[in-house]
Amino acid sequence: MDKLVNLTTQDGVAVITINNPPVNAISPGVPEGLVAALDAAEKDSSARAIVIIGGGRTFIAGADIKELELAASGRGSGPPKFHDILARIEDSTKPVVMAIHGTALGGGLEVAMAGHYRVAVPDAMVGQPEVNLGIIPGAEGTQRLPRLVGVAAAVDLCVSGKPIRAPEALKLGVIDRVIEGDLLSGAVAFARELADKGGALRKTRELSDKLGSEFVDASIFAAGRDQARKTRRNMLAPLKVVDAIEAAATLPFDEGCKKEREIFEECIASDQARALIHAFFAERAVAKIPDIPKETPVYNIRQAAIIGAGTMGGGIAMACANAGISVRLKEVEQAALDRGLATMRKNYENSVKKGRFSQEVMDQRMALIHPQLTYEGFDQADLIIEAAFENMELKQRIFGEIDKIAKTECLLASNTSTLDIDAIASVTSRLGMVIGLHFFSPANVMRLVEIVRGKATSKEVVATALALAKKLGKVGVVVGNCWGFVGNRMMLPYMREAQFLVEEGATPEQVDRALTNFGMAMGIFAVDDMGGIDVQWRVRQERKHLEKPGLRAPLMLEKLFHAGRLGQKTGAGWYRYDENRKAIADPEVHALIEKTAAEAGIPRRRLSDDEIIERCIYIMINEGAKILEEGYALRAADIDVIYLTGYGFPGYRGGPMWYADTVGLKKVRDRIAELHAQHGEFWEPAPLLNRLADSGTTFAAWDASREHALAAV
Ligand code: T1G
Repeated sequence: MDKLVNLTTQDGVAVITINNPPVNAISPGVPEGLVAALDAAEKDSSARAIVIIGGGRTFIAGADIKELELAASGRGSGPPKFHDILARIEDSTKPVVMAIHGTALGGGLEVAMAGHYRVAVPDAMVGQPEVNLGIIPGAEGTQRLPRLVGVAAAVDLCVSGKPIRAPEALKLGVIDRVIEGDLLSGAVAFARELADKGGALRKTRELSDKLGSEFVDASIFAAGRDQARKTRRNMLAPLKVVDAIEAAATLPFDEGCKKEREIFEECIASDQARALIHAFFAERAVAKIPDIPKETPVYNIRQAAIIGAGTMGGGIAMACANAGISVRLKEVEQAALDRGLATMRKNYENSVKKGRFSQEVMDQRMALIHPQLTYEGFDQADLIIEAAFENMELKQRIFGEIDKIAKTECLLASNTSTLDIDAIASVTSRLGMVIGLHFFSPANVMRLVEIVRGKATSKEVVATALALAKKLGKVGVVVGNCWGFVGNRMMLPYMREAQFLVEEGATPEQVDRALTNFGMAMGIFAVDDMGGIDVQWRVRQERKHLEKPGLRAPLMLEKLFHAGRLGQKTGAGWYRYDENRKAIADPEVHALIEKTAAEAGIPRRRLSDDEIIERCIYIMINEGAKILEEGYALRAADIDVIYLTGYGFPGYRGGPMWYADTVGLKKVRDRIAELHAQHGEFWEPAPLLNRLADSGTTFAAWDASREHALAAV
């Protein structure tokens, strides 16, 4: 096995290379290798300076999150400690230059800041993303970063967790030079300059000029805490990281490090850290499909063609153009095409205004989108995505047409959010090339793509869809072909239960407040109004034949639809909306609910927020367990990723299935059984949930056992 750390010499400079693929994480053995290499470099009289660089595609992308996962679950030897290697680097008697390419994230940037100087290539990214894992920097980053960039920038980088590119890092003072051309030779040249210049070495821990004054810093910390509360609602680590940086500004370095360590250990022992670390690995696991090996050939998608320039079609076209894929966008009539183009142009202009990218980039992207009213050029497309109305007949007609035009190796995909992919494929002569690509609105923003695998969809087509999702900067999750696939199938009982809750006495705003306090990005009634009551009503009509006679059905959707209250688009739905589209509680809706409940003889009472959360979230968990048992999702973790990246479920709760594990499956199941006794069939506990609850295990353990079983196949 290759050594994790190698030492060579170049032009009188010792070059220490870290080789721990795929991302040079600081796994066990790396610090030890670094110390050994530093010792050797110091002894080597021919080496006048030291460069530390990452082998492969990146510098150090952080501590080994697998180690953190062990520590967070109380296993392993406790949270990793890095003080010794950091001090060893900083106390080197020869100048140490860190050479950064790819990413220097978390512990990676912290190691870099222990060096005396840092250089980077222009597209290198540096940052402290630890809060995204529910922790704070734990390798003295909260003490060294403010010494290099000042308190305000350090607070922003650590609270947002967002990495920055090298040019900005240079401006802030994190790095000392941007190297155009070959990184290693540039770093070696820089190190030789330092050795030639001689003199005392700059130790970051000894810097203090940027730590500001108590009075100034106080307002910065207050602003940082506000930023944390606003942008990272209910999260512990973003607030705590401000405390650690405050320690840097008020305490000597070593005491500040102690404070950081205390906070780091508090965070890593939290449910939030366990949930977010789960989410990190879950998101990476979704691309691993047991019967589709990594080396499965994929089709090359250079040209796409999209049918429908509505909200979804337009968003998908932008997502493709943003990834450099040329797009033909077809509509049935000019007015609809013009509307679609105008919306895309407006979205791009907003991004330019917000400084996300330049006018030039906008023009390049718009130039990749070719609007048209015919199927011209569709025979050249590598992928055709149908994003038309949610109606089976219409979709089958379109698939019949494109099947005759498209080239043999062209993927035919539907953006349907609920309908049967096999039924859509059945009208074509190429069942293996048909797949569902279910994007989420706005499709140019939302990260999730449900990849719906039909009975006959080929492995190459599934592998191509996964690669395409990655190319679009999205998370592709492979799901089976049942009504509503995974996300919407779980959404249906969630929406139904929410409506039952308002019929029984809660108000839409009470339900939504409980859900947003729980951490949901939006309340269910606000989501309904945004998507359109008419859209929900149409979905209900399409599946009415699936509803069991005699079972309770929600009553309000019909009432709102027939009252013309279609949501934001008509200025009123579950809420009334002001001119800024701000939702306002509407006594008219309250009255309509009370009248509807009275007519249906539904008794009303006060409902607690706890009951609201249990009924809204547990019904989803129960449906998720059914989906797993029926095989429409590969892992409980996949369901978590779907809800985290597509439905605004709070990351710090890890997703609905992980949340169930956190509460305890026995407790969840017992509560569901109670609700089953009270509310009937909808609440019948899923067999898988019963089994796992009775055996005192978790969905995560079920995933792990299946992973083993599937890997053995
Ligand atoms: N530790 C262990 N494995 C890691 C890892 C890490 N830090 N980063 C990535 N991987 C694995 C990942 O699971 C996947 O594995 C493979 O590498 C490729 O990753 C003390 C405590 C670097 C931007 O938060 O953001 O330092 O699935 O698919 O899209 O203060 O990975 O192939 O088996 O994501 O090109 C802080 C986390 C840690 C950065 C590359 N660092 N990584 O993205 O590849 S906490 C982070 C990323 C810390 C200190 C604290 C991304 C990436 P597999 P990938 P990518």
